[in-house]
Amino acid sequence: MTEHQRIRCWDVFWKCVRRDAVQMLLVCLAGAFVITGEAKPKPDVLFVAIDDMNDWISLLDPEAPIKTPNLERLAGRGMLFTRAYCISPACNPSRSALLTGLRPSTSGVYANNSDWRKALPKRRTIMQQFRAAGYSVRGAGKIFHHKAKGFHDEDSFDDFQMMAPQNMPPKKLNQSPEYGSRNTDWGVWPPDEKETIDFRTANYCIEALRSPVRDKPLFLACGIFKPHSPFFAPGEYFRDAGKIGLPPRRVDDWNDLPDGAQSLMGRTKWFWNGMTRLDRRLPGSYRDFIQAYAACCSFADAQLGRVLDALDASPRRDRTIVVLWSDHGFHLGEKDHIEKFALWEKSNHVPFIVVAPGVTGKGVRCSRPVDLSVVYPTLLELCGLPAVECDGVSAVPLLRDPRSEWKRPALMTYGRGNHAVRSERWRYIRYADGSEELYDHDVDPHEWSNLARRVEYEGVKASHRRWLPSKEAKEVAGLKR
Ligand SMILES: [Ca+2]
Ligand SMILES: [Ca+2]
Repeated sequence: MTEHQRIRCWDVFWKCVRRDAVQMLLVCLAGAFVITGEAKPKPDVLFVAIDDMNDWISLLDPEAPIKTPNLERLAGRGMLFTRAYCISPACNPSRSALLTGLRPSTSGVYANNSDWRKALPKRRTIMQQFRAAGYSVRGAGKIFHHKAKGFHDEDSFDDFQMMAPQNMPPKKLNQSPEYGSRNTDWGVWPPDEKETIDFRTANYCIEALRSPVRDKPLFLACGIFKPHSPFFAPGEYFRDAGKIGLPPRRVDDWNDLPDGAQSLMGRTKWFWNGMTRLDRRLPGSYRDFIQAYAACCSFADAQLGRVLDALDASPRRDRTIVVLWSDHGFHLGEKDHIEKFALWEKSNHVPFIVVAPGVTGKGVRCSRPVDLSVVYPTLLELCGLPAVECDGVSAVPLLRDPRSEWKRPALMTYGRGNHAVRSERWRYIRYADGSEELYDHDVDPHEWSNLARRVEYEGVKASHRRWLPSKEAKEVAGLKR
């Protein structure tokens, strides 16, 4: 063997060694990936949306008259956010913003009839992210705003049970044919809870939780429709109704409201004005209405309880992340207002619970102000899905430690140019005409004294004003009915 042949021989030998080493390394890495993947399967997700449930519930205040034992049962397993707020106090802008991760001021989806899919044709919803990540995504009830059929997003689900039409009584129950519509009626209905939309939605979810655990992880969306109007609940949910009092009000409360509030809130004043006229003629109507709303909350809570029972009986129990939220709150006459559609606390403060096994402790409360724009990025992070640019940020640091630093206040938008900013202490509201409200929740939890015109609060207002959106997307067209 010549010197040249010897050198070549060594050359070939080392090349082989390097190639084998590289191959070996790749095999090891792939093996580690497979092992890691097998060792840590994706968690299942139970995603519960409640419609129009406000904060007058025992989940948020043990003294509150509306008892919600199943919401409390769920909160006992994870984290309750005690200062959680919707993104917008109306069904469609709230839900479409939460489900797409983009606020109304980014998307232009401000109203209940705004065509959110037309505004965001390519944006993936939370459910589409989970489908793309290999999840089986199923759901039932009210997830997207249901009013117009076009709002449901078929691409978001592998399987979905649409809401059946509301089962209506043969005639109006509130004895006032001229007051409101049948959609704002209240009373005991139907006789059997099996005839309700939410019983059927819960049934679908119970069956889904009973389905065998297969290769694909499950994302299950459960959209509970009550306490949304009409305020009907079966008789058994009125058991404690007699104990419900009337919410606190102050008769001169509107005197210090600015023009922006007077004009925006004037649009929905009929509900309250009509109620007070009705109550003069039919004493007790207002009280009956409150009792019906409370019964609807108890009914919604009971349906949640049925779904939680199914989860507990399932092998999925300890590997399921549960996220529960209400799309906004509801006034029951506080500030002379019945309805949502306001930037005040009652329309925006919502129940929000996250149970994340291995991340959240049990029965933990977090008092940092958050709005529901955290839901999209939080769910992606909890389940190890790739991060996506969103208007909100992930709340996982708070889930790990509820006292983590959190500089952001909650931001709410109702109609173009109208916003509220909620910090731990203050609620600042600015309307499209530039007029303002400011409430100090340390001393004024009912928001009776508007401090916005007082010069000593300029600094407080400025520190909240800087969180208002810097852009205000043009309002998208409404969906044709
Ligand atoms: Ca709603
Ligand atoms: Ca006032």
